[in-house]
Amino acid sequence: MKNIKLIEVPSEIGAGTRGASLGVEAIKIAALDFMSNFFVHFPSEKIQTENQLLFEPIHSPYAKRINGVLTVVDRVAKAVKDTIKNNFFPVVLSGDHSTSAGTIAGIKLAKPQSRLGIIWIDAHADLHTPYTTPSGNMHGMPIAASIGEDNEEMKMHEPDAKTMKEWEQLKNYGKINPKVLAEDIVFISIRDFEKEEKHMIDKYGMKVISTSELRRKGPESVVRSALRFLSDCTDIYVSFDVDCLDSSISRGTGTPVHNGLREREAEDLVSKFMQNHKICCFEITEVNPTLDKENLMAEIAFNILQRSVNVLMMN
Ligand SMILES: [Mn+2]
Repeated sequence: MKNIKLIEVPSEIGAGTRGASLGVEAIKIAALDFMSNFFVHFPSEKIQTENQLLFEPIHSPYAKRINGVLTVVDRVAKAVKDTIKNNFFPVVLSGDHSTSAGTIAGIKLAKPQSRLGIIWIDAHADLHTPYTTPSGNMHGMPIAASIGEDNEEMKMHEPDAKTMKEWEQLKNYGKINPKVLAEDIVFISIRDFEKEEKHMIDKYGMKVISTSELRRKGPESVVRSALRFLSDCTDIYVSFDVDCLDSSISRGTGTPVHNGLREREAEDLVSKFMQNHKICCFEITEVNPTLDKENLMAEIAFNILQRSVNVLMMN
């Protein structure tokens, strides 16, 4: 039986669309509408944000607000580290995906000897770097930062010296680089990525499981093959970006993409992963209620959250 602790990160400075900082509150509203006591049942910690930077000019176009992302990553990493050290299982609810670099750092700081694998359920690969990014948005970069990659071979831009220095700080955060080996990454449902990201996927042989493969084989088989792929890892982090869901139901996220998962598929998939004893942290991210209708995205996220936590508590 695991002790769950919720870590709330209402940060949105890594996203390109405004509103994801309200995602965590929207999930709480969904819980209230479902008459659930979920949010009074578990201890919870709210991380201070740097969202005031949204009102200031951008100094680093190829890594927007990277100074703020570094600050929030530091806070998230410390909270995740302490949570694990105190024998709690961290369930992170974040605004945008950029701060997951801090989640990953926190796991590694708590378990420096671990070989950490990642299961990234997302429409995007989040493998960009300041050298390749088409948007400059940091929520497209957390995996590259965690595997310590610049993707030099596919370089498109020449970031300024300060940006490059801050990117180095992000990769080296906690004096552990890489935090995850590039070959220890499994992507599920990614379907909107650039050639620069594809280059890294191919170079390192990262595992990619498409929506159609999941639908054909079923969640049980997909979970088994993902865990088999990560069999040399001692610990596994599951990161769930709600844009993995099909755009027909994921209007309430910054970058919806068609050909995604159905609600039931996502729920079955995530809760099956939670049965595995190597899973050490779970994150849900990118709910943006300002883009939604009737809080649907947050309700789906809450259903997935609740079922996953139920499974965690039984194991
Ligand atoms: Mn993402």
